[in-house]
Amino acid sequence: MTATLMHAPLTCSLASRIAAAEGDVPLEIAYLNLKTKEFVDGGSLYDINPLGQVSTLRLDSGEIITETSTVLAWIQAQSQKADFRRDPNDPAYFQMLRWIAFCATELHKQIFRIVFYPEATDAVKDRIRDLAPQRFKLLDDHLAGRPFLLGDSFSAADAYLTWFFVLAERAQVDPTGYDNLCCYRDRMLDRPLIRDLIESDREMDRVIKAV
Ligand SMILES: N[C@@H](CCC(=O)N[C@@H](CS)C(=O)NCC(=O)O)C(=O)O
Repeated sequence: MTATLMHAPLTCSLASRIAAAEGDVPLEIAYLNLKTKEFVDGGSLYDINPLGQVSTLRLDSGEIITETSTVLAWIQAQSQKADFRRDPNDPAYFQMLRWIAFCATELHKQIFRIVFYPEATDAVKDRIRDLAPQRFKLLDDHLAGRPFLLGDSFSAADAYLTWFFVLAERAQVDPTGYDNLCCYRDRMLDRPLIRDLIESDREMDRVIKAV
């Protein structure tokens, strides 16, 4: 038995899938339609997470973990890949948590929550998009001379930031001009495991929405 990730294609649970793939952590995937909350194989996400949100993970024990940041931390702790997992006694662990929290609060919730909210006016969405440059500058400065957020190797924090760039174009937030960040984005999106997951999610997204 392996843990099961409740997964809506292309949403933030893709960050969890990316972390699992890069960390070589096996996960069962339960696909769902995020709009209806219905699983492809039947049942409702509401029965597992009353907020009807992903990322939601069910462990072998039956215990449920919600919140993408926590799911990412759990996944990375299961990894046997020494260059992927960061242990709590390593100072890099807290840098990993820092960047995961940054992605969750400053990018995901701060920006995507509004620009993908159908009821938000265009003026409000543009005002929110204006927050992006300051955050991109911070990332761009940090990534100068660093191939990954934590330095030399891919971590769960990179999984979250990479997912942001899967949807950034659709959200009309453009990092052009932040050269370190653009190179980072291109490198991450070109990693074979990540490319395959995005492609498979695009296909699955079409299938689920066509039903
Ligand atoms: N607090 C949750 C929120 C995650 C979240 O916003 N997930 C979105 C998909 S990217 C979602 O499930 N939206 C459906 C909804 O809110 O009804 C977390 O940090 O994981």
